[in-house]
Amino acid sequence: MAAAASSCSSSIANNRSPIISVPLRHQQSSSTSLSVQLQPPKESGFGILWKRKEDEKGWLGSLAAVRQLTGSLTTAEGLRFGIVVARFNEIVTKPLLEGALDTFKKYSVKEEDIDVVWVPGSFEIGLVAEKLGKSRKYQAILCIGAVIRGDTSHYDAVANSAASGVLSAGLNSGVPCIFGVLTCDDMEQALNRAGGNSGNKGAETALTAVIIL
Ligand code: INI
Repeated sequence: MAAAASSCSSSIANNRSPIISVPLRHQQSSSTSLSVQLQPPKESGFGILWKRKEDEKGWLGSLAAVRQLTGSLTTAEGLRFGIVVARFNEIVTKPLLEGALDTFKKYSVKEEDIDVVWVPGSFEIGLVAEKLGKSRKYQAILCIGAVIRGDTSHYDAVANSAASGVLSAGLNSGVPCIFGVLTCDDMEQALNRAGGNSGNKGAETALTAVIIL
């Protein structure tokens, strides 16, 4: 069964205003589908009819006719970034890298202005980050890795070396080296921070680089 919008008003006089308020009147129904007719002021010369299912994931997905604008107030266009990524725990570091690349895209960084260098593990990140920094080709270097606690103290050695290596790389090269190495108790914690429940640390790392420049 359907519910219909009884009226609709556009808050801006502009003909193609994307801002529309839609008062909905639901009829009693057990059905999950909903059809809405928008009736903007007659003079605006447009109308949209769309249907959506309430069980659809994300109602925005069904608004094909709505103009959606995306952009950023800060642009990093023209800046060059190096990204050093550890292959160890690649199941975690790959989504971290994807998060970083996605954020750069949102801030208009061109693909050709990003170089990604893979290293065996987090222990090696600092060494390569310093080389990239000293090359003077980049405005900032992202350092991405995942150190996950095991049964031995190896975790502490790798985690501490990664942290001090990245710090030294920044200090010795004079180029910001952003620390995006996860140090987690278990794989679940790590995956949660690589696009799961706790966000994406790789994306945050890229955002840090954009903000500080
Ligand atoms: N490297 C990581 O990036 N994460 C880890 O959890 C890890 N653990 O636990 O061993 C790890 N070890 C490898 C290390 O980074 C070096 O690549 C290796 O020791 C060779 O130098």
